[in-house]
Amino acid sequence: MADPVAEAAQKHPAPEGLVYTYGTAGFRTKAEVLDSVMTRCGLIAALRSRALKGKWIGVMITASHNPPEDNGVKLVEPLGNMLQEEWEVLSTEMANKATPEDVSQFYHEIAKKYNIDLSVPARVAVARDTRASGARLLGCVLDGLHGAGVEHKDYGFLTTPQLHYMVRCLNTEGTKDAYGTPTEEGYYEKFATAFKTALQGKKPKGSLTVDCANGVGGPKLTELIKRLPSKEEALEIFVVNDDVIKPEALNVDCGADYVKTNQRAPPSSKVGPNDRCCSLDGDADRVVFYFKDANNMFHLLDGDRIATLVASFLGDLVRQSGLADSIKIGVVQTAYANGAATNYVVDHLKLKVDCTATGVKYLHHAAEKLDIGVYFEANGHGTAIFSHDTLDTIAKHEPKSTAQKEALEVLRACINLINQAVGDALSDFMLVEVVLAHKNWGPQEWLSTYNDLPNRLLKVLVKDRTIFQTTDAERKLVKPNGIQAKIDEEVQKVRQGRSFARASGTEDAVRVYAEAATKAEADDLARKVAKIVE
Ligand code: 16G
Ligand code: ZN
Repeated sequence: MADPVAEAAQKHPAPEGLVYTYGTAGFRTKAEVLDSVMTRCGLIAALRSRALKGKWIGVMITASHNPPEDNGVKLVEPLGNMLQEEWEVLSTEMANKATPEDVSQFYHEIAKKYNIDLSVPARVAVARDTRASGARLLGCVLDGLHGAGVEHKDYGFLTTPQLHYMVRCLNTEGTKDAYGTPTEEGYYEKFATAFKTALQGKKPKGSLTVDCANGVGGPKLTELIKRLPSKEEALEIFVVNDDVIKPEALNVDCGADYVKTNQRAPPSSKVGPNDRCCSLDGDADRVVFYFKDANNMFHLLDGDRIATLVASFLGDLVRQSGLADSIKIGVVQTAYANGAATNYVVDHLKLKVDCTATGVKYLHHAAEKLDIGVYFEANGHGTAIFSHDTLDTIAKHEPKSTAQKEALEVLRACINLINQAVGDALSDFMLVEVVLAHKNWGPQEWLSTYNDLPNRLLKVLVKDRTIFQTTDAERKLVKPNGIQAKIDEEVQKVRQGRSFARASGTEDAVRVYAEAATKAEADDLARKVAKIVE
């Protein structure tokens, strides 16, 4: 008897001797060894959809900020969240099954274990970034989907957050939680309208130059700009590094990862002093801002800065709308957040800060527990999310003065402007521009809210990174024994010292972070901790 699942797996046999892992952001490696993984992810997406009674699941083909020869795949849950952890484990196991028969057997085992009725419809939405390997890998995903008898929508090229948006829209269409129209046009309309409304006639100072990492964000931003108010009315945007015709240029000497890691503007940058710039990464789910001052000094405004700016603005709006008693705002960070940013939120903004492990899904889960959860990683991944009750409170609130009414209007527009499914570089940069316009700030005023503590990040190559086990949101090592005590001893020797070491979730290395009152002390502390770890 024909077995369509085994047949699909047969088309794309697994290379021998390779072990795949569904990591922090899905499977990610050299594109040439991903065919079998893609087909199997198609099968897992089918099962996940059927386990949720035919809800739409997303499959995004991207390797984000990785070099052009890499690719990857991640699955999206019905409301646009990252895949549930239990299913990450199943995905890993499926990706490592050796033969088509093993694949089919495991497919049926999962169905049995989770009481999945294989005759109910399954629905999957697929999209990809602009990598050259994307078309071939899409074919492999589609083979998996056909093998599992899935109804699918292929959105072609999208940014990662656009696919998350589509999935959320598809699953909420026609309900009271309807998120929007599940088309590209629907996405642009929703966010462009919210941008215009949130600005409330205010005009951002100067212009914004957006570096698109030569990725999918470039053409999508160009589409978005067509729907934004004109530059005379609102913001002048210059789109740079938007060449997707040359896939080998992706993320090369540009993009958010380049800027954050090298602490400098892309070499091609031609902007003048105090001109605002921001850089997206290859799939546009991450953004950092920066500028050069009058002395040509580079200043980075990273995810910590976006979080503090947004939290302070939303806090003001909630207060000015007369809702301070019923809505509490919190900020979620990781251990990489600069200590000065954390202090600013606690001491100056008087807001609660939670710290979680690295990776968007951990921050998102922590933020879901708050009325308004503003979460950002220092590297620029993040968004702000509003709980169900909070949305309800804001929708029903009756303003008692003109000032309350105006603040409430902006708050409501911000809810529409902030992508609730996942961190979205396009939505995030528009939000930053709205805040700066309302505060009448340029980048210098934004920068002057607090001074970053000098810090240093080092990558340490070790024999086996899996022996490094952490607790307390990765801020303390529990294994190998005795190492943490040695780190603590070094930290105590420097002023305002803080340091931690953790195994990377994306590279075969241990990362060491250190900060201190001076650059020399931070560098020295990082080197000493790296020596302890080696
Ligand atoms: C992934 C994560 C990112 C995290 C990074 C840490 C997502 C979508 N991406 O890129 O949030 O900051 O990994 O990398 O969750 P590391 O474990 O190598 O330090
Ligand atoms: Zn990304």
